[in-house]
Amino acid sequence: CLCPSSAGNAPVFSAHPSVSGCMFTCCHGNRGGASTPAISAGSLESGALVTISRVADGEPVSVFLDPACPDLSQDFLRLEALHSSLLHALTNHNADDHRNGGAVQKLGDDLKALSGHAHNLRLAADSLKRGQGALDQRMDRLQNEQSRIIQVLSDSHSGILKLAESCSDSLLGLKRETESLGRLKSELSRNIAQTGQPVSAAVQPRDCSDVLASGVSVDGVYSVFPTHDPEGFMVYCDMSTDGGGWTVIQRREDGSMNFFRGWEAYRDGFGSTTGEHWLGLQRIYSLTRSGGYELRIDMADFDNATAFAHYSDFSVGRDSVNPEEDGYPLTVDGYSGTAGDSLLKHSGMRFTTKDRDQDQSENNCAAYYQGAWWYRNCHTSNLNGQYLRGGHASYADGVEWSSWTGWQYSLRFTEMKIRPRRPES
Ligand SMILES: [Ca+2]
Repeated sequence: CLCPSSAGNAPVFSAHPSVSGCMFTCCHGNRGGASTPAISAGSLESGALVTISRVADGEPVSVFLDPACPDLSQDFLRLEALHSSLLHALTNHNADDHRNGGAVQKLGDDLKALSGHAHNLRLAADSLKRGQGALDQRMDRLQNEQSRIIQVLSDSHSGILKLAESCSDSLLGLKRETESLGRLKSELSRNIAQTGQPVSAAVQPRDCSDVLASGVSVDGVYSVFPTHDPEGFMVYCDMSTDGGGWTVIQRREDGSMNFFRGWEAYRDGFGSTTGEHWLGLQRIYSLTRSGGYELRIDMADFDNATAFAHYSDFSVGRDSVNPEEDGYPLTVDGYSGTAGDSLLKHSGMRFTTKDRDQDQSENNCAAYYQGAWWYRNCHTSNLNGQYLRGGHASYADGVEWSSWTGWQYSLRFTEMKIRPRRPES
């Protein structure tokens, strides 16, 4: 038996001729490995009957069986040893399998434990789900309750707002009433101071100043009930000029109304209170016979210039027992204004119309100057004259206010208005 030569790279195994009868060669002493040996019939060249090759490292191990050698005891011993070694290896291998089996068993146990745990978790999840359902129901109930409370609060809030609004309106109304009562009180005080007797102004307005005192401050037509004409009549109230409260007694503005009229027309009045008109001597008397009235005359020409004349005292028939029979004499005093005075010379004169001559002229001034007025020996003013529209060639027969525009200019607009004299006047 020869071991591979250490000198050559390619090991050589061969039969040893000197060993006859039995030969078994192994040369794998220091070559480890446990790969499965391959057994084959020996080749003719090697002379071996059986060759066992280990192919793990490509180096065959050859076993030679000499058929002429019957004594194989040593060889069997070695084979048994080899067999034992193989068994031992197999045992170790089975032991590994056993250990693996134990691990699988342990994994199975763990899996069971995990399944149980998952079951418990599922039960817990179901319980939680049921709990959540109950919580959802309670949340719904709470939300419904909250909505109801919000609605109640909203209703209460709007109710309180309405109540506050109503209170505010009531307070405003009371304030207006208080102001109106204050004005009426001061008016009554003024009347008492002026006339020495209380007047029931709060019930029915005597004139436009009472209408104004009652809280109405819009220009327009109102009913008035003078103390001496309790049945009353309609007048136009100027609530704008110089504090308002003026009762209009004459207006010229467009020539639409014929002013060249007789006594009865001037006694009773004519025209429309909203347009050109004469209130009437009897009504002017009713308003002013108690005295204490002031007169204002507003004027305008055809160039849009304006002027006014104010008299702090004005009345008609003040001292007359029978004013018509007395001719509605004029009392006027206390001029101020921008138009100049053209009326004071007429104070004390009776009223003359074309059909009732009560002037101091040998003629009828009304007929002569185409108007109706408190003529003396005729006039310095002729506000009821013809509507001649500005400058005219004829003399003093238009709507004249001589101190402002002379005797040959007929005014575009005139408005005579009266009101009770105020304490400071
Ligand atoms: Ca005369």
